[in-house]
Amino acid sequence: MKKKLAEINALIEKHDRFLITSHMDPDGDSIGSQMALYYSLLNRGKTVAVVNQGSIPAKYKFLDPDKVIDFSPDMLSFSPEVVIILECPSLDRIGFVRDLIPESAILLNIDHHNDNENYARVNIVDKESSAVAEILYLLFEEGKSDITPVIAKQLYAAISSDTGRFRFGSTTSRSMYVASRLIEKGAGPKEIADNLYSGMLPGTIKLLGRTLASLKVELDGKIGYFTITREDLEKSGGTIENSEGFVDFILSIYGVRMGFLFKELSDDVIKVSVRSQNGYDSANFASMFNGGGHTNAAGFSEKGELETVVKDVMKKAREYIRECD
Ligand SMILES: [Mn+2]
Repeated sequence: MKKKLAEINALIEKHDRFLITSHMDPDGDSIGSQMALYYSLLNRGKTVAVVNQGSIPAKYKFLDPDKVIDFSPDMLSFSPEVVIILECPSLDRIGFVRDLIPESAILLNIDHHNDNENYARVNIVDKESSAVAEILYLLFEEGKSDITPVIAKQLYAAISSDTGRFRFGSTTSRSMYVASRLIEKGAGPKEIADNLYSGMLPGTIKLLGRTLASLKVELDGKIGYFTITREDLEKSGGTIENSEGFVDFILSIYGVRMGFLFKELSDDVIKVSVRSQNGYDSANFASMFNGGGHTNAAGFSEKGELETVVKDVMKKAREYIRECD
């Protein structure tokens, strides 16, 4: 990886105009990583834009107080020489941003997803990294570029969010080492945790209540799932964007090894988040429905009514668990 980090730093050195992007509906790692890279490139005197499809969940808004991330598909004010794609396993998943990439642009891909398609000129896909932010820390260190307190905050928040507060299996001694270095460089764990985990809106808490109350367990308690219907959204006043992290409660239930959250996006589109532990592979399971992700956290979308999708996925989940046992 060291050689590739140096290659990316050399390409950054050589060029002036950069576009940074990530997967649609960016999460904490996407947002923190993009913002950290944005400030780092800006400090190196580059022209930089960050464009994403989707929106920023409320709890991550503190990471972009100046509203740097552009969510509109309007043309860029400059033609990027280099496009850096963070946290995104395939080019399809950047959405409309794909149309903003000129033919001549050099693509760089920095990710930690199992199923990354290595679609760029330089691909750093490090599954051992707990977050893309962890790779960016190594990139900045290799390039001896300054990690300012603002950049440290972005990277720390991204790692905290992608490791579920430093407790997922992806948390390694290196994640902790990087986090510790980031605190030395000015990241404030309390300020960041308050923003990430204590700024919930009343509607979000009410939606969480309804989500938890929807719990169903199957197969002797080995599988659990939650649902969020459009009625839940209406009655709670919460939003789908602010339901990130709800699914993680599923693995706190005694005996549950694989869990799901079904979100009714519309009458016939259901978004499914998958979580697993103890040897069950979420990404592998999600790939049966054309989705993907990580070993313990993945997702996919299905067309159909909520009830039908739940039924189909549960059938496959029971088969999958029986096969693995
Ligand atoms: Mn990530």
